[in-house]
Amino acid sequence: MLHRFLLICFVWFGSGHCDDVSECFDGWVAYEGSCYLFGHDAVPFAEAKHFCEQHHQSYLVNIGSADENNFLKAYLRGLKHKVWWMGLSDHEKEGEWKWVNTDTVAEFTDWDPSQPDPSEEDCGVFWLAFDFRWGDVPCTSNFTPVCEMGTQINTDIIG
Ligand SMILES: [Ca+2]
Ligand SMILES: [Ca+2]
Repeated sequence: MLHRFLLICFVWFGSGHCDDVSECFDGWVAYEGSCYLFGHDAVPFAEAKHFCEQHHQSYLVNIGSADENNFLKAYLRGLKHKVWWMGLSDHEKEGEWKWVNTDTVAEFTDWDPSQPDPSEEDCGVFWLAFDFRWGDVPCTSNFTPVCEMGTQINTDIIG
């Protein structure tokens, strides 16, 4: 689908006039070199991770900066679900919050002041109750996933 759309764009307008072509697959939202997919069904953390993998081998969102976090929070305010999974977990070591796609400790964080609270809550979410600042919840809770992947436009054009 992306291939065909780009081809039509080049044929009709020339490559210099295609700036507004989405760099993401249909249904995904582009921001600063990434594409995001906002799920519809509430599922446990492990299933949410699997959902992303099944959609273009993406991953539960890894938030690398305040800019990316602000974009996501603003977007989520326009959606109906109240709580969303991100790819953050401390299930390996209590209190050591890692991004699951890279297995690296989170540098930027945006916890609500009340979170994370000491408990068996090893998975991270965006939470409407905190204006989508972050909270930790049991990984077995059912919430909707936010998936992320890199933009594909360059690799698709080149090959
Ligand atoms: Ca990211
Ligand atoms: Ca919590």
